[in-house]
Amino acid sequence: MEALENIVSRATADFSAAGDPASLENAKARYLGKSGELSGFRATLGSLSPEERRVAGAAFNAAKERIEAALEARRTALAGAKLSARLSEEALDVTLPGRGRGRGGVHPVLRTWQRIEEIWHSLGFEVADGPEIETDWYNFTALNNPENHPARSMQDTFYVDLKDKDGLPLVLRTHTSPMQVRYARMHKPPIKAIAPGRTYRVDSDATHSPMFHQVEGLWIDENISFADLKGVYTDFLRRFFENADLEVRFRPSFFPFTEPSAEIDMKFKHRWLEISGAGQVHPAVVRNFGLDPERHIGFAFGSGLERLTMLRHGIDDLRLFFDGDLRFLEQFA
Ligand code: 2NM
Repeated sequence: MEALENIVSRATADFSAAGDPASLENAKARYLGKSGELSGFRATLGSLSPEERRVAGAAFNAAKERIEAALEARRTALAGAKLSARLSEEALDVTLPGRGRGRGGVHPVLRTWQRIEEIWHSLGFEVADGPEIETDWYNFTALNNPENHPARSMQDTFYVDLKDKDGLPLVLRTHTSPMQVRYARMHKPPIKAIAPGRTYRVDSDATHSPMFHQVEGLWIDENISFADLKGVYTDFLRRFFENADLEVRFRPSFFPFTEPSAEIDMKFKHRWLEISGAGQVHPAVVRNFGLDPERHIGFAFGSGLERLTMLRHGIDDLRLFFDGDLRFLEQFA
């Protein structure tokens, strides 16, 4: 019995010392296995008298049960330790805020585009939209650009490798004015329309991009004057810049498609800044609209959307609009 007691206490100690399931199962084999210590003890029972064997057999069963209980307890303890190790290793804080999805936003130049459409719409102007690839006639000739005007040169204009019905190469429109010509030829006066959109010129530096946006407006009626143009344009600028006291002035200038022509300046931090161009549509252009310049008078204006956006937000480098850097763009989302 002394020997059995010894086996039980060594088995219990070995099981406790086993740090993982594999060493525990090895220890089990040493005590409960076919050639383990308990089997060795049982082999000695055969040489005992029946009475002695009954007593020793009962002691053997009790010892075996204690060893099995110790084994089971250790198995449970190891499994529990493994589970808690995994739980703390894979711990998840379900109270953290979710990562969410990037929501995207409207580009600042397109926000300007939308605001401009809203303001002019409220002043009774329709929005006209048309092709970015134009014929020579709509982009230049109809707008009174002389045949040899430098704007028509390859240095200033992107030409497309396709020809129109006059055999002239198509161009990427250099302004949105051709859309005004299309609109005026399709509608009867009174006409009030703006044409916002992409335009293209061979030019690229800190203040010029080969693709940029313009908005031009056209107002044709029988009895309107420069005062009407000044009124609506001043109203537009004051609303766009959210400054009811914004000072605006018109300064004489030249464009081939208007006569007289003016630059429009606004007061910004005590200085006059050029913001748009405008004028009375040239009689030759009014004729190209299909109208009689003796009867119909037209006023037109134009401005760059990038420039309007830069002034509104105090942005100092045009290239920021085209880099696609979210650190810049997200400020306007
Ligand atoms: C400007 C400045 C002055 C303009 C002229 C026309 C049209 F088609 F009626 F002749 N559309 N836009 C115009 C006039 C544009 O942009 C600086």
